[in-house]
Amino acid sequence: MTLSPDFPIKKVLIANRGEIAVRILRSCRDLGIDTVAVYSDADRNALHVRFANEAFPLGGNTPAESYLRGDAILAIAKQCGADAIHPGFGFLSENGAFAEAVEAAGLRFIGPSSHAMAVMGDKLASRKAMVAADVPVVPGGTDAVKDAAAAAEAAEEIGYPVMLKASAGGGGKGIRVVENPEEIETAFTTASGEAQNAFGDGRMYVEKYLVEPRHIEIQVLGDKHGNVLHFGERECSLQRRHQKLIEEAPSPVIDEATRQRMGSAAVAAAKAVDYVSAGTVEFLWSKGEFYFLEMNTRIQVEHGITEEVYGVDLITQMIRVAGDETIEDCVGLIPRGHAIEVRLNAEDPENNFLPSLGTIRNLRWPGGPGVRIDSSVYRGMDVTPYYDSMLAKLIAYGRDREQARRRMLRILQELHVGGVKTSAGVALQLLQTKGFREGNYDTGFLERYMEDQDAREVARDLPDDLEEIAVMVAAIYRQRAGARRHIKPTADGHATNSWVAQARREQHGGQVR
Ligand code: MV4
Repeated sequence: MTLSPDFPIKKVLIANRGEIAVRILRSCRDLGIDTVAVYSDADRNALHVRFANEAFPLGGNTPAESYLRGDAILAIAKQCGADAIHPGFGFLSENGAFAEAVEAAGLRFIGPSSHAMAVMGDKLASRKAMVAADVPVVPGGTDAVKDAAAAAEAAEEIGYPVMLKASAGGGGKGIRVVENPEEIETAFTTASGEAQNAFGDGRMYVEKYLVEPRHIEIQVLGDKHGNVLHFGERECSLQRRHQKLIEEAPSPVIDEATRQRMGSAAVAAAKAVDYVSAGTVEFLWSKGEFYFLEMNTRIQVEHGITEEVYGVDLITQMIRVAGDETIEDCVGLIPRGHAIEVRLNAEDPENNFLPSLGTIRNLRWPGGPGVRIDSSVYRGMDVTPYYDSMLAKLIAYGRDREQARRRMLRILQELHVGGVKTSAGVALQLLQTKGFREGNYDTGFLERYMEDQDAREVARDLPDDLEEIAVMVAAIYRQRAGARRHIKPTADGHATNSWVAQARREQHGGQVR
């Protein structure tokens, strides 16, 4: 892929950090485009700073003090003569006001229009647009319910269980499952209040709750000439508390006919908002039917598995589209093989997946056939609390799903990260479960698996006398009731995540027996 000499974008400022900033840098470098990095104090030695042609400090550490400062970022872009800004994902990537300010300043925003962001960021507006475009939506309303009584009326019409959702929500925020009429009033009042506090918009709507659906998304790409293409699906059901851990392309349950139907629906969804650039249309899939859930108006973390299967560079396509080129060279790409992604997070699975902070003391990356590592970590790097916990994306590509799975097992066994705990162990276990091996899992699979693990661990430690068993049951009950306590090391320094030992400690005054 080479750009014509008169391509209008010669220098890109990357308004992001971590692995996505390095990912964008790499495509720019391959295109011969100069790069500008911006960085917080904590990121002053970061890889994206080292790789960029130019780098400018934003000061501060938290996102609000650094990567969310649109004015400062735009001022740097103008000062260094950047022609365009790529926002990556998160931070300012779905901030319509920032996109408009970039364009008003005479630069190009490498992403969709603020109109597309606005419609798709409002779940009720997006549902209305989808109904108008004949895109199947989850059964339910397209208007806000004004109070609990209206919510109850809507729920009666739809049929329980229902899901209450905040129109300004997304990604798991502002949603409530309601099983029966007795619960709806309290659920509405609390959920609407939370939405008002979190988003400044308490509008709620009601839809049918699909029990343990699969979460399947379609990658789309549009250009400024009205062309929109799709690049198949990604299966994203393996999530914990709405945090994806393992994704794969294609989905093990989608046949070619369904792929084309979902792809056409995703293209129609994108065309309904004149979508330009890369985006993702999320669906819920249940019993062979699919329903529009929401559209993400940005490049996503998991875009790499689509790149591996379709042989496309989506970041390059975003840049070409921002430079007014068409996407005709992507027409007719045939997917081949299978790709699996594991998000390597600095979290402690034995401590409720809480962030694991520290310095990366040792690092051994896997390699060999079918291995792609998208990361920005390096030996000596400090893992700080300021940003999300993702260290890397491990991607395995294979001729078929089983080869991709086995390669991911090899990747996880070759990998070594010293200094912080990671999610690698849980992923390694999950990939070897019967459910995963058979492609038979849904959005509840990972949480059920983790609960089984906890229960199995408790069972392993269970004592034999009844009085102690009563204590253990009480501990499990408290844990299930959400009082998941931080595990503190005992006086002898022995930290354990066993609820049995924790309960014993409480029973015997702090000393493990
Ligand atoms: C749903 C649903 C089932 N039925 N809506 C989760 C976050 C946001 N993307 C919307 N989500 C869901 N909406 C209806 N009508 C299931 C999900 C869902 C999910 C829900 C709970 C726990 C994990 C989940 C993972 C993906 C999707």
